[in-house]
Amino acid sequence: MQKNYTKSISAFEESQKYIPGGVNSPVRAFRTVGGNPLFIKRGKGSKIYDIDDNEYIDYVCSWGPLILGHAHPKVVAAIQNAAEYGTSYGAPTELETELAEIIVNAVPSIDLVRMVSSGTEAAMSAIRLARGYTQRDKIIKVEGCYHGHADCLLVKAGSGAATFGVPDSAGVPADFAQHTITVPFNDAEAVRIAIQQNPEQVACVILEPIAGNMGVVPPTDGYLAEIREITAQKGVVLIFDEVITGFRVAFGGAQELYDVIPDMTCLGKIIGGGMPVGAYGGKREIMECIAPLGPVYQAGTLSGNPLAMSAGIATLKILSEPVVYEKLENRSSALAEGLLEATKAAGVDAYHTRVGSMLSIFFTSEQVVDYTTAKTSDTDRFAAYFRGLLERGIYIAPSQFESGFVSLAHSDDDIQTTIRAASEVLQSL
Ligand code: KE4
Repeated sequence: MQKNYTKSISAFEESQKYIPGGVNSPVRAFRTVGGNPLFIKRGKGSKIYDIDDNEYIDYVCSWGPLILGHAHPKVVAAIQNAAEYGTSYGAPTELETELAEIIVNAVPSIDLVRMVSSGTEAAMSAIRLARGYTQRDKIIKVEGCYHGHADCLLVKAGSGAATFGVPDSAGVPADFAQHTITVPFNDAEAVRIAIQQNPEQVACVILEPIAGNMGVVPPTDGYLAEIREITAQKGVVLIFDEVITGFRVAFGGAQELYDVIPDMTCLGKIIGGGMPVGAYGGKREIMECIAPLGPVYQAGTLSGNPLAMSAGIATLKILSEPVVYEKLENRSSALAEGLLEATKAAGVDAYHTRVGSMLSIFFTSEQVVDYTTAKTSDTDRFAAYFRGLLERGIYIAPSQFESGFVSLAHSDDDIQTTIRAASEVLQSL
């Protein structure tokens, strides 16, 4: 059973000579699950292959972008074709208009959309725009939601729930954090109180409508609608960070699924088809405040570059075909049901969550509704579960507080193989 990881081990030693921690994003270092990160050689469909030629069924899917699976022929061809004309011009192309039109027609809150190169840029820019539009400084974020690494977002709750934040990372000055108020997920009253305690000072509320960065935590009934009502009453811009959920849980994202329309939306991941893309969009009167139309500045050398646009267009065209989300739903519910049965049969305390093709298992007997309850999960048990699955050729996110993703490339056979492997591992825990 023991897999050979020789080449990944030496590759990790080599990469650490030149790259901090040997990785270009911290979660890839396997710190919370132990063991040596796998160095990947290639991916195809639902599978990835490491440099020791081990094969895995992949449920990370590059943290969400690869809803079609790895190296989809139409996406690869789109990138190759675009590259033959050139990789970037720093000038407008019709490809940007084509992707923007698809997004505007798909996402209910978006009248105008600006392309950037990451989800971080999308969230950072949307917040600056909300501040410029409202001429207010404070922002409200949800504990456990992640919107990239802009300074004002690396903040945790201060002493009192509705008081100002304190930095959640070195290098973030205290006075950058003081304008950020943190509230618990699934608690609309906390948002109401925070706004009341800071009258006419809150520019925006930003949240993931379905949390994906504390593990998957769905919104409780009425939560999103209540936040929509509270923010509308007080002239506070409501920003849905749909970097994960956009085009994932429905073609129009979580705002279509729950029929709650924010003022602005952040997108990323899927709209780039695996290439670096982020985007932010929203109501015309807000978006018209961004340069060059208005006083709020934002820019980017590679924003809307033709390769990323081509990959995104190819991806969204396939997602716009009929029964795509029905297929994703069927595969994902089969997996979720199998995993639920497996934890029950193994007598393992677990709380299962899923919305569409994003899902999680928390090793806790509690109901997970926010970050506090998510953190009751036994992360040592999760690490053992992760390693047991890896040994059996199943690659899930190397952290309890991430989402698993099913793609259109995951076959029924992949799902059954995964359930069998999970059953074995859970029995051994
Ligand atoms: P990027 O800057 O990583 O493209 O996007 C930031 C971001 C914004 N909003 C949401 C809801 C996100 O989930 C993310 C990034 N997600 C993480 C993991 N869930 C990316 C993985 C990583 O950091 O390496």
